[in-house]
Amino acid sequence: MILPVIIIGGGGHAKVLLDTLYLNGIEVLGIVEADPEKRGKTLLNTPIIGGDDAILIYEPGNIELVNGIGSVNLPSKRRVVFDKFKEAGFAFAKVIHPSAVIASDAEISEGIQIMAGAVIQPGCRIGKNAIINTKVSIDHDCLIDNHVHIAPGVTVSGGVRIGTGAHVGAGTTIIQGVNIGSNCVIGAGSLVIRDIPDGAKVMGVPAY
Ligand code: JB2
Repeated sequence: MILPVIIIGGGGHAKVLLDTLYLNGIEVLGIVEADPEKRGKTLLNTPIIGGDDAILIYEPGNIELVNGIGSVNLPSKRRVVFDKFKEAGFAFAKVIHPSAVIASDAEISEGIQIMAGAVIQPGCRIGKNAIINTKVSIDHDCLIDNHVHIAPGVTVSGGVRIGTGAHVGAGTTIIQGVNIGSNCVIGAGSLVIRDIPDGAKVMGVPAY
């Protein structure tokens, strides 16, 4: 059974998710927003129904949540929201654009968001609450950990590992076999040709 969803956050990322949810015929009950100014308004004709508390009037088994908070300006907030509502017993829907190409053996986890035109090749495993954004290409046997955001247009070659919470900026290319550590930030347009340690912020061609 496909459950109706509520989206957390009503900004740019939520807008892209909404379009995909409607393309997939999913019922969206509404959006919850931290910003009181946005409440009572709509986003893509979808009502902003209140703050996070508005979720708690539903039984966890009757709805699924969609994490509408992206991870450029609020890197840890997306994760905090995911963990908070998991602890409260709620499940997060997978949101997958119909134009995405996903290998039959690829493993994708709870709350994953795979945007328009993305490609995920065989042998890949992608963790919880990850964003595989518009037109990202992930080649064979990559391991992408929980809470990673791969921004639009990134090319990830085969056998790459990306650690928990890392952010890979738009248009970056990562060559085969590289390990990118947890909570790294790779600046937009970079070329990654060597391993990047946990927590590092790198950018450039090649990135350092
Ligand atoms: O705890 C929260 C919370 N924290 C922030 N609960 C709820 N319900 N909402 C929260 N928000 C809301 O998320 C903010 O008030 C804001 O309206 C929204 C975030 O919107 P914004 O447009 O600032 O960012 P975004 O996360 O939707 O999009 C960013 O990340 C995407 C991946 C942008 O950088 C996009 O360009 C990018 N594509």
